[in-house]
Amino acid sequence: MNTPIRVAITGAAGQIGYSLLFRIASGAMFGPNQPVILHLIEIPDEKAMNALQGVCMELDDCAFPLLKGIVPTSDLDAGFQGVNWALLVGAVPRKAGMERKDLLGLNGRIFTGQGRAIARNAAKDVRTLVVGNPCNTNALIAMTNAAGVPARQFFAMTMLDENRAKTQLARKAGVEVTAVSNMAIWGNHSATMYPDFFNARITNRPVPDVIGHREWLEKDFIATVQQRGAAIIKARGLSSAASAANAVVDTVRNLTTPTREGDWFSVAVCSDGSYGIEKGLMFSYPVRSNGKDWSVVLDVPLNDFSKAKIAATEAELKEEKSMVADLLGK
Ligand code: NAX
Repeated sequence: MNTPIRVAITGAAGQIGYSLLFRIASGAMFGPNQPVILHLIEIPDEKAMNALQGVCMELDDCAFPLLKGIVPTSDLDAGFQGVNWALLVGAVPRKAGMERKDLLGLNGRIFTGQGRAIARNAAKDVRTLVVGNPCNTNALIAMTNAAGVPARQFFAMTMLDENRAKTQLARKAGVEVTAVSNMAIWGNHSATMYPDFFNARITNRPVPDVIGHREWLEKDFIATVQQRGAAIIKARGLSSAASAANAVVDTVRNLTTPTREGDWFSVAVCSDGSYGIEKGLMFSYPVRSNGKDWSVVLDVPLNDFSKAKIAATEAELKEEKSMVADLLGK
């Protein structure tokens, strides 16, 4: 048996946590031979800590063979001590009357403290995936406050958008979802994200050739993917949780296993200026992994339609960055 991997999850008693923890402990994230120790971080609030205790009892009651320990805590130093992965899920949801700027400031402050605590306590190889919204900018805040931790080890999640896009394309084409590949989400995890159907493929043929219906692709498809989160809230009365947890599992698996030949996956990483995107923004790109390290796929052709969509989502990220300028570290 391998040495256990330590995985911190913030917001562990929340909705996404309730789906995510059990998938990790069952081996879905790191495979059937990799034991894990879960560091479950919540706010120091009686209700949250009681809920967390209940979740720990349920994890115990699963008798997962791979689960070698649980560290439930509201202390960031204990929470991030020696962790190899930090999954930053916890954040305050947007409430009625709250402006985006208020949400950015409120949640941003959470990520300054967590970034610093990761730098102080985590294992050298720690990789951090931010899920809590606005996730790209929260990841930027955590990354710039985690002095000494390489920027390459920070990510924000756009995999749920990729999975949503793949299913919509498969439905339209009447094929299995596994037939869809090369589905890149560009930019921000927000309503400006760009699901790039031009470069996506169905059984290795360009999506526009297979689907043909250009207006559906340019309008309905993009809008459905961009608005899917809102549609789920409307239907369920709650935001997506199980599908979000599934996307966390997919993101970590994609980063830790070699990407299939010719394919790519979507994750926001710190821009090095690729595709002309401002350096330092957390921007979702098509990415490949060799199982240990990742790289942005650099030769993806972009037409004027795609360039305009990418410029719009970049502009939004620049604006978010300017709104949290006082929270950015190095
Ligand atoms: P919940 O409100 O159910 O749970 C959030 C949990 O985080 C709560 O238990 C709360 O006590 C805890 N929390 C708040 N501040 C914390 C802090 N400073 N430290 C530790 N824990 C803290 O939300 P849930 O549905 O689980 O969603 C969590 C976040 O994921 C939200 O910000 C949400 O917007 C975001 N999402 C991101 C997605 C993505 O694709 N990137 C998709 C799903 C989801 O909307």
